[in-house]
Amino acid sequence: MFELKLNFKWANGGEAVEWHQDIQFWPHTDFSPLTIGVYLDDVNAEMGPMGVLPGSHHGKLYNLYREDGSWGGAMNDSDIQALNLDDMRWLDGPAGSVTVHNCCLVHGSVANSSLRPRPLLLQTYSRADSYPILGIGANGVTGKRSGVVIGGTAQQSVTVDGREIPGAPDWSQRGAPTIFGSQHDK
Ligand SMILES: O=C(O)CCC(=O)C(=O)O
Repeated sequence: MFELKLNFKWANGGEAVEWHQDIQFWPHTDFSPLTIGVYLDDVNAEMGPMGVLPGSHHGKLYNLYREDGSWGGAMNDSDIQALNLDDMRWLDGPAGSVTVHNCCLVHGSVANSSLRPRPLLLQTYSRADSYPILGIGANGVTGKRSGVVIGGTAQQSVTVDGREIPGAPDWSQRGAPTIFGSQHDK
């Protein structure tokens, strides 16, 4: 598991989430991360359900910086104009409905114009051998549970540029041994 968050859109104008892809926020060593959303209440079209653009996860990865170079976290207008927004699917549904989107899928949602809040619980998972790239975006701040392997143990192996690296154990909790310690301590 990588990330867990609750997106609550308040009634009467709870904010839109502008069109974006997730992978730019927390780049990984592959494109396997996907986010599972669960609506904790009934969500209809007025409540700003998630909108997804089918197939867009196979396409371009957009620059989410503003023109002035600051981080905006949203696609810019010219990129949005090039999309066919008529193809957007709005994922409304009764409480308990589940949404799943890949980290490269273009998605977002409009404001909540209804009288009821819209609670969406989001959890992100990746392959066990997909690793967040530290030093970029949210990867350093997603918390202790981030990277915990669900239902197994980490293999410490990662494939980069087509080459598999059988990595060392994770020493983040107990400190790294020296190379002499590793090689002579049997
Ligand atoms: O809350 C939503 O409607 C979309 C959430 C989302 O895309 C995100 O948090 O990355």
